[in-house]
Amino acid sequence: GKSYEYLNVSTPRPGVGFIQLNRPKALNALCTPLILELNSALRAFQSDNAISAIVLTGSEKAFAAGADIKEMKDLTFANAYGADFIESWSDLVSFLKKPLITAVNGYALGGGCELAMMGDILYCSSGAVFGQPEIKLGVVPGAGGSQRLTKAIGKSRAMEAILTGDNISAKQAGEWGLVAKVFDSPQECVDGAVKTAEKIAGYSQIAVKAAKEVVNKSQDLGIREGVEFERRVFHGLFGSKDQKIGMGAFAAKQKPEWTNE
Ligand code: CO8
Repeated sequence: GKSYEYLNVSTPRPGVGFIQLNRPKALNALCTPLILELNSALRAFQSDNAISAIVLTGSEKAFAAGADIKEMKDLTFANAYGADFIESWSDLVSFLKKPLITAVNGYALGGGCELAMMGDILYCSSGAVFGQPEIKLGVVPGAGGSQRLTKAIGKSRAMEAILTGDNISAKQAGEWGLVAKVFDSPQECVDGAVKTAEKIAGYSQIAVKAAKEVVNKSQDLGIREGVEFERRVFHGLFGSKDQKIGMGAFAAKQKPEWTNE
């Protein structure tokens, strides 16, 4: 495949795309070239029919220590606003229809925490450290942190984290539901993420895409509209081959062979 300066990209298991941020000297600080590479790697997996789910991780020391402060420090309002700085970040996930699992070891701070929260499923290991320390730099989260952290752990906890800049431990992240699982070690965390991605890759891509879509709607819609949307998508799946295959296999006590149609 394509080679990147700041990423290691591979396919560790059938159907699983794997991206490791690889800028060790700066603790995976998210400089613009890294974000552009990440965007391009995610797009390549999105358009590859052989890939069903994606894992994004960093190193044992850092998932990512934030946006690149050295790159940002001299930015003016006119530069930032004029070029819509960080807009390319929102493109990172809005086009991604395949599930993204973020596996966090070490620091996930500022933009690193925001990137982790762009994942559909978050995993971490017991040494992981989350936080939105932007207040210490005289700014606020800029890539969705104030919105996603608040939705994930509630207003009071998110306010406390964002106003103090204090870190959130892996233990707290687990108890508060910021992450789905806390693993004992970085290796187990990454292996666990790949295993989950492989399990997802064993299902119909059509059902998987619909499942992600309906769950995500809950973030934007009220309960009544959300439930209605879900029901319409559910109805629509009776037009797929894989619904006939899945339910037919159950009734015949066989293993389904998905067609992704
Ligand atoms: N940007 C640039 N360089 C960084 C960053 C960063 N965010 N984080 C670490 N580095 C660099 C350090 O400068 C250092 O480089 P050098 O060796 O050249 O001095 C190297 O990485 C190693 O770091 P440390 O020596 O500091 O390592 P420690 O183990 O002592 O400390 C910490 C680790 C605690 C993670 C520490 O590095 C730290 O506090 N980093 C900054 C964390 C932070 O404030 N992050 C938030 C950044 S602001 C942000 O993300 C805004 C998001 C807005 C949206 C995105 C816009 C693009």
